[in-house]
Amino acid sequence: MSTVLENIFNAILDGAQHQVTSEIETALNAGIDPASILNKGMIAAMAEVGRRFEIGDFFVPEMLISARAMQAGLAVLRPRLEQSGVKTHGKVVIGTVKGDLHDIGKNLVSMMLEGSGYEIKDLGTDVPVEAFVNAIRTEKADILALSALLTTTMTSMQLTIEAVQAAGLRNQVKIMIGGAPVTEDYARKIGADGYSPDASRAVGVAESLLIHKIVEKPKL
Ligand code: B1M
Repeated sequence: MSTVLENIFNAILDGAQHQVTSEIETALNAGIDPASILNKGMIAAMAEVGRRFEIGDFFVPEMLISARAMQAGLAVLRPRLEQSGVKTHGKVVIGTVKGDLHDIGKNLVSMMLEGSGYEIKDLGTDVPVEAFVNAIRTEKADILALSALLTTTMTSMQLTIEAVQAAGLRNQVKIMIGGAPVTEDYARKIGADGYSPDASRAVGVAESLLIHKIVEKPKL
């Protein structure tokens, strides 16, 4: 890893927001690809935060300050990731499901989709099922994207899909899910249309879902 990426990695671990943003500026000015900054510096640091939490080296406060430093860095990086974007491919309503406050992964998925030309309506975290259902209607969403980071909140994904079905909207929207505890099998089990293990592959999943949506559309 180059020194500047190491500095970003370490600054996120230290929760040093200002250092994170200034090192990202330095990396961008040095011509380092924004995707490398994201993957090798920032996402790698959050994985290390998780590892330290698991072995008891980090506790919730340390996790939180690292997460804030990550968010500050994402704010700087976002415009550069989005610059690669083309015109909108479709509209995505995205959110972290009810009971779950984790939003870093969801924000990355959102940024990757936006950077790839999708229009995004981000409902935030701890989103009630009714808010997802209403947003599908009002935003005329092509895709509903659900994120969950806790094994205890994965069930909110199923409840959301059931609510979309009950509202008579299931045929109008493709549903994709993701998040650390989520698997392809789980996606299939709860009736989601797609699953992605990470933010970059979420773009390909969205594309394939929309191709299916167009193919399935009844001819007038
Ligand atoms: Co929490 N937390 N946390 N946490 N936290 C985890 C998830 C945990 C695994 C840590 C651990 O024990 N090792 C654990 C969950 C255990 C479990 O359920 N099995 C956990 C816990 C227990 C908790 C609390 C209960 C702790 C407590 O209070 N005792 C609490 C719950 C609060 C709540 O939500 N109700 C809690 C709180 C927090 C903080 C607030 C301190 C903070 C979140 C801050 C924020 O998000 N703004 C936090 C953090 C930072 C973490 C870890 C360390 C990092 C999460 C993260 O941001 N990762 C995490 C440990 C870990 O993941 N190793 C942990 C980086 C991010 C880029 O990855 O979010 O996985 P991720 O997203 C990836 C993919 O999953 C995927 O793409 C992303 C990018 O590639 N993806 C999708 C995500 N959504 C997708 C949607 C898609 C497609 C792909 O399509 C729609």
